[in-house]
Amino acid sequence: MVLSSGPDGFTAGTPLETLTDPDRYALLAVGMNGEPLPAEHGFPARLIVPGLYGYVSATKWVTRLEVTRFADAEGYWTPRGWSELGPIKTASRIDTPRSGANASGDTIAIAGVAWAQHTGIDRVEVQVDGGEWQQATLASAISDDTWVQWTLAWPSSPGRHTARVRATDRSGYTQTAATAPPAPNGATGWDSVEFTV
Ligand SMILES: Nc1nc2c(c(=O)[nH]1)N[C@H]1C(S)=C(S)[C@@H](COP(=O)(O)O)O[C@H]1N2
Ligand SMILES: [Mo]
Repeated sequence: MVLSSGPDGFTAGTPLETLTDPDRYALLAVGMNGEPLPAEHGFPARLIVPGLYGYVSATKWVTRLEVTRFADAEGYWTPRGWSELGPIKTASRIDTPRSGANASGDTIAIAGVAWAQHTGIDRVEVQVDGGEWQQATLASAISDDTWVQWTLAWPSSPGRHTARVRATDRSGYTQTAATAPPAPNGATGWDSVEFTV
């Protein structure tokens, strides 16, 4: 693995084969949106590895890259209760309406983002008030490594409502309803919002 270090004591252990995968485009990034990296995002250089959570890959203000082994070194979060490997889990999120919002209109756009880094999103489904799962419309994603926006035009009715979302990726995997906290290797479960029309 490669142990990358930052000046703040942060380290990340990243599999060497992931960093050298020609199809993966791991980056030592020096810019963002056509500008030098902002300081808070790692100026002058930071790692970006598609498909891996930041805690095992995205070292900012990189000062050192050491080729070693998982048996001989560990990343900052490993002895603090997080898994050694951190592949990103397929995820989706409702951004609008916000939880607790008052929405109005005959049709309400329920919308958000989903991603399955390096696999791609196949479909996103939304369920309102425990009814049928309805397929959302996907925008075109910039790549399989980026968030894809989704939206569902929902014919509204007055009252309180709950909407939830789940994504299926192109490997055929549908997000599990079982909830897990972020530690040790990424949250699971379906995002939901409650709103009033
Ligand atoms: N040097 C350094 N790099 C770091 C961290 C850190 O604490 N120090 N945190 C990591 C974690 S856990 C994440 S999620 C990303 C966040 O990157 P961002 O601030 O550009 O969103 O940085 C990663 N790189
Ligand atoms: Mo993180």
